[in-house]
Amino acid sequence: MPRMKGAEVISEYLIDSKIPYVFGLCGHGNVGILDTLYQARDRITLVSPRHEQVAAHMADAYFRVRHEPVATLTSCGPGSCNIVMPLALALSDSSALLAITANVPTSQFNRSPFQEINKHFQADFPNIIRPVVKRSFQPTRVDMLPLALRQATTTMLSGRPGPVNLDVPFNVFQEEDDVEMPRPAPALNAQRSGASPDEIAACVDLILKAKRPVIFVGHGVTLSEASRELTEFVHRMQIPVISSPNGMGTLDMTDPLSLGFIGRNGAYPANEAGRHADLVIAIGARFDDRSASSWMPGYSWNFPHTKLIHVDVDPAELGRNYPPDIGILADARTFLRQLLSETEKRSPKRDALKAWLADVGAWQREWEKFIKPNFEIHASPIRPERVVADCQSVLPPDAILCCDVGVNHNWYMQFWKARHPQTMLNSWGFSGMGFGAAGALGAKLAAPDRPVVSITGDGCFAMVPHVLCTAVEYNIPVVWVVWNNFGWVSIRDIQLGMFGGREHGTMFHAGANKTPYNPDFAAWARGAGVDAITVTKSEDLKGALEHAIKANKPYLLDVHVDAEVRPPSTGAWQLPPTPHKEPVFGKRYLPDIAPAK
Ligand SMILES: Cc1ncc(C[n+]2csc(CCOP(=O)(O)OP(=O)(O)O)c2C)c(N)n1
Ligand SMILES: [Mg+2]
Repeated sequence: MPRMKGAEVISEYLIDSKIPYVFGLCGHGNVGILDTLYQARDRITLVSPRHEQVAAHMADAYFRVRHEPVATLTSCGPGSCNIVMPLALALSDSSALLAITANVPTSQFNRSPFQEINKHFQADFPNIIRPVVKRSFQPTRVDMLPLALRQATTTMLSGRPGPVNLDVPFNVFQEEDDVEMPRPAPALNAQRSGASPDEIAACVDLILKAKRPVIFVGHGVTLSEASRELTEFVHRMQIPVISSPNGMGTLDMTDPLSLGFIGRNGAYPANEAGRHADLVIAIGARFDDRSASSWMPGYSWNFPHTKLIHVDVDPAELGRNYPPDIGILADARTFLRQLLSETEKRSPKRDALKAWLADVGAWQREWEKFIKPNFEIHASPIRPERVVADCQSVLPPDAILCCDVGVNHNWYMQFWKARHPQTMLNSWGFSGMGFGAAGALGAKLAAPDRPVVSITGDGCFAMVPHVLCTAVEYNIPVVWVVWNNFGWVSIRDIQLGMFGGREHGTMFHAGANKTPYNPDFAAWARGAGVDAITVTKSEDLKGALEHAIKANKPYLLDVHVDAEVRPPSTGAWQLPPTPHKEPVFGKRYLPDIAPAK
């Protein structure tokens, strides 16, 4: 057994586990392991952004692109407190990262040394972080590290992936012991669960009986890398597919059977299909409020009138919002493979769905006719649809979009057509601002040969503008498209819609007469050493984006977008007790008969 410092045990374990990066920020608490990472710098790379939030968003996005985790490193106290929000984001979007946090020396526990949190318990950072990680481990001796490391990484990657915390007191980095290095954790998807033969037979019975089936795919399909199986099943069975944001691209969204996202900011054909379906097969999707029109019947779904097959690796998701007719605890790819072999045996005739597919086709054409003209309008400031359309026409199918939060994201959810899985990264469940601008750096490190474009609002970008410095320091050529509408417009729109049109604290103004204000984002970027262009006319956007991507260096486009054009709602969203609005396009449908037998 070699004698090693605790910090060496950790860094050697990361290297053995093929973790190529630590995204970390220094503090007195973690200098011990920084020194070890210096010794190992040929085998593991430290990237040090200017804010811990950025480090964790980068790790989250890195995982989403490659399905391989990296680690973050933060110091004790405030530095580690800065990763709470991005960890919550990663947890709610099922993204794995190993968050190594430092703590005070064990010999000083409970004496209130510099940066200890100890009001209720010694070195109590695990209690701060507890709700936002799958588990927190706090090894207090070097000989506890091997087990903690193996358990932490296994927990992070098994079942539904998510962030895990390893909280390490200062002395544990420094002290030595004789240790046996633990075995690296199994990779994501090394273990897969499946349905029982009876469950599969029951599912296929329901599927073959259905006259109006739809599949609803979520992040679980992306995470289990089931795109090929999904596509084969969908083509064989001719069942249309609705996607949650993080499931997008598991079926090429230019496929005629792809209906897009559902809910208020979804596409009309998806909501029409969802509310008229007689069977929904939900795979790795969780019916959150935004993809279920806040669970109000008739806008997106009509359970229990509609039958539900719900498949997930996480038992907490099965039946959380809608009790399934068949609930299956299984990995998405395994389940789809099982469906493929069962349907192959039964050789179904698919003209049974002719009438349903004709309805779906009619909804798609209606929607297309409604939206198309706006995609072609040239204007200044630029119409939102135009920004989406120009990105779509400039970017190659394997380009990666790292999206931030806000009305800009609503437009992308409604209209972006992801061609491949893991190409549209969304800050979805927790919707923390800054993920798009910061995550893009991690996404680019994960896919250095593909264009990575951050779609970020002016509000989001201004939360993490120091990403510019990191891109320059490490030469990470991402392109930021700053969707500049001079305000926190998604929230402004709630005020306009629900609070008598009174804007307060949601637009960016300067001075007594409220002149619209924002920094000159392009100048800001140039000040940091990043090339930049301000785009105010739609005619200039395509060329600017092409140029930025070709430049193959960090680039920022400050794109002035019309704040007064709103995405057309096709479902609903409710914040009780305020009343919701009816869809702008399409309408609620409530079947007037008893639940289907
Ligand atoms: C960290 C964080 N703070 C606040 C919010 C609430 N919030 C959601 S969207 C939004 C405004 C986003 O503004 P911007 O980036 O300019 O996007 P826009 O809606 O204008 O397109 C805010 C404040 C949040 N989701 N995350
Ligand atoms: Mg804005």
